[in-house]
Amino acid sequence: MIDLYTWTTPNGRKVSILLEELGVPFTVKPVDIGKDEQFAPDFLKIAPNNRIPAIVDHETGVHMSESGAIMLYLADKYGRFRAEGQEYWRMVEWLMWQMGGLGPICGQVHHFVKYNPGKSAYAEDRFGTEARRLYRVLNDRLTGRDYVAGDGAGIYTVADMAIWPWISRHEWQQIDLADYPALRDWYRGIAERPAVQRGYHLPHFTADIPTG
Ligand SMILES: N[C@@H](CCC(=O)N[C@@H](CS)C(=O)NCC(=O)O)C(=O)O
Repeated sequence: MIDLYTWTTPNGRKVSILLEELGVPFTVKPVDIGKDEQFAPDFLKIAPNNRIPAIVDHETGVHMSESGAIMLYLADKYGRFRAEGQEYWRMVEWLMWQMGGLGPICGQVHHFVKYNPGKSAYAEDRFGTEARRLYRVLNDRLTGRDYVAGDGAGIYTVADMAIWPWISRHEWQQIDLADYPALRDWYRGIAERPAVQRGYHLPHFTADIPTG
């Protein structure tokens, strides 16, 4: 059994979506970051950076924070939702692109554009422009293929699952998916997956998945 410490955010949803896709038993442990529960001493023992998500795998004794590491751990443990051979590293490349680029930049867009509009025109422009550049890069990657990694049209991997929840916040980022048609097709296709719909609404329902 796996315990998933999470909240209703893109980083949390990456892992709840993957666990739903895997179909393995897991227990959701909500960590309300709006109430500073991420600073609780017991949580800090498994997530020293006081951020969700984190897991405890009772089958192996592994406890882990950092969503990118968790995605790779689970893909390797179950041998699913990962590309093979050279494409394994293409998958890791796009996972790192999300972890080092899309996620942090969109997080700043949420901070300045959604929650603090008007406080810094410079920051809104800088991070908004960079988010649009990243959307363009992703759209280019998805043009002519179905998923970011894998031979041929690609296969659905943890890299897609890591990127998708950030794109699901495109309205917060004031980005219109119509400007990125290949990305929009990819977004909509993944949104239709039942496991994604279940994972998105953990630890609880907030709103319907944006249609894009
Ligand atoms: N690099 C981390 C980032 C995790 C992260 O930023 N989590 C946010 C929610 S999306 C959080 O827990 N924030 C709590 C806080 O800022 O105190 C990961 O990918 O797991």
